Amino acid sequence: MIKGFIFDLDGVITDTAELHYEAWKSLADEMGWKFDRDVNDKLRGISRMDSIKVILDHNKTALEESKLEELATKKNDIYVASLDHMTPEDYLPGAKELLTHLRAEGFSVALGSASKNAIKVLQQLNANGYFDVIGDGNSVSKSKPAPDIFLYGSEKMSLQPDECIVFEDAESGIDAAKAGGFHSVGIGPEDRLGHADLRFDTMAEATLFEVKAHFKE
Ligand code: B16
Ligand code: MG
Repeated sequence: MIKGFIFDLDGVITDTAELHYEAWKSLADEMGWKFDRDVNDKLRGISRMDSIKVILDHNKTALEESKLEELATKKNDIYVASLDHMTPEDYLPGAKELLTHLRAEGFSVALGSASKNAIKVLQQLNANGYFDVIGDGNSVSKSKPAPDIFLYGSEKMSLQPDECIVFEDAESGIDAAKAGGFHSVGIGPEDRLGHADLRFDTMAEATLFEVKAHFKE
């Protein structure tokens, strides 16, 4: 029986992927690195330090760890500054409605994000009240595709993984959900999320009615 939901943040609740793109692009331009939206797509759900390594691999470049940390911090400063413009109008269509519906029906709800900036994003959206548990990039050390962030959420909700549905927009996020024994809903295209138990192109289609029908609740 489904008792809980665990939501990824970037790409599920709000579209910060675009802000991450702009911040990485700004750093890449300054460094003379190649960076485009296809590379940005590979950064969905993975940590900041893993992201900069993916960008360097794409550029067939290597840098020492301390330099990587310095540059990742620079990108983060650009990203965090851009969050100041985010408002409670910036939920992805359908996300706020689903969260409201889950609250009304008494489901447990956790956040399961790789971002170390998740608290700030939730504050900007005024979304804290929708979550019983906040799992973010500071909660666990192993990032997706390891299942740790979702296991953190289910444990804090006192639920078993098979009592929870994970919502994710990242290939690595669905991999993480499956590795932990969770049910999964992918938000995005088939070629990225075809391995999810259930998939919608956008959050607007992911109503509680549709989800319950699939998981026979
Ligand atoms: P930060 P999610 C992830 O959030 C993003 O998808 C990913 O692109 C980003 O690199 C990662 O957070 C770390 O973010 O630099 O803010 O700590 O999708 O897991 O909610
Ligand atoms: Mg995401």
